[in-house]
Amino acid sequence: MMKNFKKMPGLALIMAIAATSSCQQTNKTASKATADTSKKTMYLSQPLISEIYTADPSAHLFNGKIYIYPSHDIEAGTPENDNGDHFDMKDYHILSMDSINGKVTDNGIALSIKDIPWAGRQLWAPDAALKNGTYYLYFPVKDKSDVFRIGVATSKNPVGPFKAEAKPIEGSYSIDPAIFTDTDGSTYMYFGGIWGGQLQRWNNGKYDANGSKTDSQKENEPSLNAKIAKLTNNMLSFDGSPKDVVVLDENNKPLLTKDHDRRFFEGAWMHKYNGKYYFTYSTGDTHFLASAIGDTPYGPFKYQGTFMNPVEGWTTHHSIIEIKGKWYIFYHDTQLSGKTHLRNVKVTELTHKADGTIALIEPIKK
Ligand code: FUB
Repeated sequence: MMKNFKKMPGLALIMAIAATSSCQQTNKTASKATADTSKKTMYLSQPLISEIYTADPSAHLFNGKIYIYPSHDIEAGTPENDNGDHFDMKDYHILSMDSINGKVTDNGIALSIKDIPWAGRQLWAPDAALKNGTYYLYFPVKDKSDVFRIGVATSKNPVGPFKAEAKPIEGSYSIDPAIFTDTDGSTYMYFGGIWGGQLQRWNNGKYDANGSKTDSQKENEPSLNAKIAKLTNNMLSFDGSPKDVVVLDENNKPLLTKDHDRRFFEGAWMHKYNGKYYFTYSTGDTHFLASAIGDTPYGPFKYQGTFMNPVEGWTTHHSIIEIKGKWYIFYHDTQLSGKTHLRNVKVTELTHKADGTIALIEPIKK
């Protein structure tokens, strides 16, 4: 864990030595965020909203308006532990904006855990899609057996209220659904997260409740991969079994588990730029946002590098969209609370360089 902290922004004032989610911590005794009030952090951007805590922002432009589908962080009083139980969210609020610098509206409760028939606990990072006038909200939540599954809910309104389907998406598991619609109209879900996200407990479509809490027992093997599944035309099911999203190193070999600075951890996103597919994700315990480029939605993807250095807080989760010819990244940190599980969403511009790679973003000014 100490290794990771060396990589935190030099003077990040609030050292979230905490754990999270995928939200797991490796050092229980160091789980309290501590504020160093002697120095002032220079944040690249400011929270979009401060009335509620929000995280994991999945942004979309629907009919010319910006909608952000975030997690709604709360102080649930659930004790912190290695599984990220303290990320005990119970509903979703959708944010909307007419323009990047415009007013941000919190549109109230869009979906509550009590209205999801199969849900147990912990509504984590959602995403959304629009097809033929219907809005689809995709969400991970633990079922009544405490296994993360991914559900879908529908609405005629981008901000809900949404009505959940009676069961999770068949064949779905783990966390962090990210929906990508390609230029040919095909829609895909990227998903998965290790550690608290449970991906390491899945083997050949089966869940091992006694499986490892981390991926650390396989350090010299290829790392666990995010998954991709094409969605059926009605957007409610997987069109076939999920496939691995493989990220290759400079020698065209899959990244290894021990490569914590580069391997996939959680928080997948896909965007298309100049005909190439950009798979971006969080490296989790090393707190980077990484990018990898491929020629198809399925990859394989060649690792390109870090494009965002660690934010304040433990988790790192983002989305990338184009608005009026400019590209933006929506992300979160813990500026408002100094607590790992009470986060706030932000936005800043993102640049693709002439060689196609993404320019490095420093979320805290040096
Ligand atoms: O918000 C809960 C979890 O924290 C998300 O699912 C992860 O991506 C991390 O941000």
